[in-house]
Amino acid sequence: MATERLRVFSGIQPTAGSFHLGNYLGAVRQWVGLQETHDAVYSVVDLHAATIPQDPAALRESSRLAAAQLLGAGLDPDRCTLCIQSHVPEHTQLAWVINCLTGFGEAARMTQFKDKSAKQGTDATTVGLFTYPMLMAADILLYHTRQVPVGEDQRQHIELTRDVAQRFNARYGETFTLPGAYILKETAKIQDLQDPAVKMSKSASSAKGIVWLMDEPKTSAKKFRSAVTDTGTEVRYDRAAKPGVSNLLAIYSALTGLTVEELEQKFEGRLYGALKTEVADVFTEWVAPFRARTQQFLDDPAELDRLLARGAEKARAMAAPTLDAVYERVGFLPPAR
Ligand code: ATP
Ligand code: LTN
Repeated sequence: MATERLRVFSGIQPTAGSFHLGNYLGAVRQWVGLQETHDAVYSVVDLHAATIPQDPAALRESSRLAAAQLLGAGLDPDRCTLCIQSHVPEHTQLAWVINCLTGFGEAARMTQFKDKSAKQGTDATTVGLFTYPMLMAADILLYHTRQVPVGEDQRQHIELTRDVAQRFNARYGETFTLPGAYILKETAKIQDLQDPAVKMSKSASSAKGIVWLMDEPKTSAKKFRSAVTDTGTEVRYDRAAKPGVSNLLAIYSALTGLTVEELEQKFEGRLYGALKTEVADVFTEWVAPFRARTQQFLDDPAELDRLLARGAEKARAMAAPTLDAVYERVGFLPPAR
């Protein structure tokens, strides 16, 4: 008997142009794997990107580039649904209902909002940034998502999504499916190569500590070779005592499929320099075909746009019935037909 596949949903912002290695290992790699076993819906969340100022032409270009990179990483539009968030208006429509169900204090506790708004100052912080998690909740709930593959930094937003979904269900009757975070421990948090105490991030990383997938591989290889490691000489996985070495081992392991134990054995008696050089080589080998595939999609924007239009159509067919049910339960008067 055919069993129904569990729904997964995730999104990525088209903000910096190229994805970085943390985005890939923390999230996108899982997206590619899950399309084989799950009913997967993925979105380039341009509405989320608009929570901070974006140049219009650059935002359009980044959205295409994000979609091309997702396809380059191995998403197959015949195996999953890939869309641009703003092509599916139900996201914004549901977000309003979620906004009206979320407490101000509850939203104000989101650590990502607190961090980002503290960095920008209140005057530069938009109300959009404040309501970002409620739009994310709408993204997830529209598709009756069971699992959300993301990096560790998104866990709190998924917990908020569950809370709000439960509140809606209690108030209006069973409507939403409760989602859970799908976070792989090993790659939940890829650290900055220059400062292994902080996560690799487009907003926080130093230029030399962040590996951009679309950079020339030579540039990235150099960053690996000059990664900050720890005191001592032994190549051993120990996040507390050896954060730099552990980060490199996690990256090596994720890119090759070798376990951390196998890698520790492989590097027994060898110094940190050998590890750095090999990670650089492993990355270079992995990234070349990724970049070539991404470039193929970029070279044919008409085909890319066609794929995205088909994705939006598939996504809307799933999202519209959820929104209809929500509107009906909340008590919005349906327009006469
Ligand atoms: P920023 O830190 O500037 O907000 P970002 O680099 O986290 O941006 P996003 O587009 O917000 O990028 O994240 C896309 C996905 O990548 C999310 O699932 C996020 O959890 C994951 N991710 C981002 N950085 C890392 C990291 N260093 N390690 C693991 N996963 C990560
Ligand atoms: N906030 C997420 C991006 C995002 C997302 C989502 C992730 C927007 N909507 C829905 C999972 C599910 C981030 O990566 N920073």
